[in-house]
Amino acid sequence: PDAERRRRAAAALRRLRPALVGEAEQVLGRAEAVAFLARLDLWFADVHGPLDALYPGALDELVARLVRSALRAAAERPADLRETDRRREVDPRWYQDPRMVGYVAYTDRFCGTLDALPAQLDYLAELGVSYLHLMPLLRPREGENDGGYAVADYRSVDPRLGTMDDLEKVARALRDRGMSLCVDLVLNHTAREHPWAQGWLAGDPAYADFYLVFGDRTMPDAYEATIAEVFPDRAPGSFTWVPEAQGGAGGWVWTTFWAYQWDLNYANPNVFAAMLETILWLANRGIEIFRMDAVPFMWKRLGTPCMNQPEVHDLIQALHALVKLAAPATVFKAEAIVSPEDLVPYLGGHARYRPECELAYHNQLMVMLWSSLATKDARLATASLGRMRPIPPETSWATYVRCHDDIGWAVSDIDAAAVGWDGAGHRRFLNDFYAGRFPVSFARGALFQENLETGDARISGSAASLCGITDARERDDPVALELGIRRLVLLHAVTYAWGGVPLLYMGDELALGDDTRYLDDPALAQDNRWMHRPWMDPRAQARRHDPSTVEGRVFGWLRTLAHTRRELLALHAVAAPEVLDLDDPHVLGWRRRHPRSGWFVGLVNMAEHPASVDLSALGGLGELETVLASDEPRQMRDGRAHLPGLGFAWLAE
Ligand code: OTU
Repeated sequence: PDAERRRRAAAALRRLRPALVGEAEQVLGRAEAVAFLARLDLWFADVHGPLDALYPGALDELVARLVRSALRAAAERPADLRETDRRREVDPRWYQDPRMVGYVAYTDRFCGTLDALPAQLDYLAELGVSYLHLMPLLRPREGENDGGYAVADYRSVDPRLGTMDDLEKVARALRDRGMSLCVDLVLNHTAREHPWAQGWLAGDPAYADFYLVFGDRTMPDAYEATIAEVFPDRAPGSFTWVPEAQGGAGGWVWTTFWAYQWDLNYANPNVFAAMLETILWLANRGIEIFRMDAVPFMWKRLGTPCMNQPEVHDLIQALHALVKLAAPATVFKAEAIVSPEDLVPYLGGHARYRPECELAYHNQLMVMLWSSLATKDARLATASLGRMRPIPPETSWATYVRCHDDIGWAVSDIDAAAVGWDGAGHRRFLNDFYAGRFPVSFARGALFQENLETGDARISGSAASLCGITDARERDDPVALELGIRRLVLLHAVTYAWGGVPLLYMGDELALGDDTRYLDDPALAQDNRWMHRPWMDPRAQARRHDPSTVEGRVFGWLRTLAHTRRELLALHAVAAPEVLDLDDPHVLGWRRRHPRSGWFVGLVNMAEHPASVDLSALGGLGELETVLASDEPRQMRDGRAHLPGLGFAWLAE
């Protein structure tokens, strides 16, 4: 069937191409038209194949319409972005370079407004940042808006932050310093106030079938029988009764997340076309990396969890290939917080292999790191990370310690059983531990979305509070504080060397603790994820160069990790990590090697007491030198690596 699909794609290209040659020359000029058509030839099968699977009816017409959207966007692409395109086409794997370090921030909480951002670039440069993810900034609905994930207009900026013009200036200022702008694309749903939703409600034929609605509970009940709830405590179920729907008769609208976030109906090709236009337009404003929000939910199928359906991959693959036609500098990052088996396909490992997202959040690594700190050993991490399928070589992980969301304990029962634990029991332990309910816990987090029916819950809290820094500061305990700092540094020593783009979450470079001011804002108070979305503290920032302060120590380490990373070819993302089987269960170790480098070995000791591991037993390793380590003196002795409690070492041949 795959060969048959490719034949159909080739035939479709033969039908479409002749007309496009002239059109492209007319709107792009000769040289740019040659490039556009070369991209069309390169990507056409990846455009046509998935659309063939998704929308078999009137396919030629649809493909022609979408390719012409891309051509129009290519013609409108500003000159400086075309220069970026040229550079990225010469170096298409730019995002794998060890110089890549990401920073994730809310514009208002970081620096107020967009026009104040360029003045902060020196600060980011200190941290070695080359990629800036600004949290949702497109115009959201008024009032509650899920931190901007309920978009009312994709083509304007939240007026509290500035204008689209300001955003373009930020993108340009970043580009001038070799930094890339990443912005969220919330494509599973819009706010109910979005013109598409309002047009659909009003019965405007242009928006017919843009959303999913059912007149009674029959279908919603049937679907919900196999769907897990995302926000069980305040948004139970996946449907919301909307009295104005269906011409005033009312109906149950599909709302996976909050009631005001309406899921788009991607079974309708007009929705796909509208989202493509949106991405192309935003790419031309200077956004280089799109964080593809909540992609697992984009396709619904009765009798399934309505996540990770094969059509989701077809949708992203087709969007990806079409965007490449117009804006080749653009990269997609998948936000799919799902099991490792379901996650890897977002990087293109899907059955019919096609490029999909270049980057994806490494949720499994993040969860395993926190699990290891709580249990003070590395067995579960070693088992679970060791059995993950490798990712395609042209893709990379986005590795992270904390982000703006809660932590859901993606501990599979199989992995738990491999180390003799009970999956459900361990997940419960992690919730108790990080919520500070467990007697010896150092953490001060809080439960998020506790589901009283299933006993499930997730964890909110800043890295500093989950690492024990907050608790130690409040108790004024210098020994505990030391351990907390070591935990925070250790976690980043993994994410900066594991493989891929490390994403530093704003505030963690200064060990900022939880922020309780959200409780005063009625639009935020009910969602405790705001506790770990702090406001930048200029006083803490001012202490960053003072090594006698917590801020100075953590900031200094993060700077060193980034700057050491830059020069290590073995940390190029193409070098996949191999998880090591070590003779001490407290140590997580991995090694990697670029085709043109020697081995790199990373080691972290999750226990509070010293550990040592025999590296000579691994085989294949030459003489290792310490590139960077938590403690002096040299940690390599007699073929063994010695790690103090909560210590780390980066070693290289
Ligand atoms: C994302 O998260 C965002 O990161 C959240 O901040 C939003 O609330 C949400 O989408 C809606 O836009 O369920 O608990 O598998 O886990 O997309 C967070 C992906 C979420 C989901 C993820 C979602």
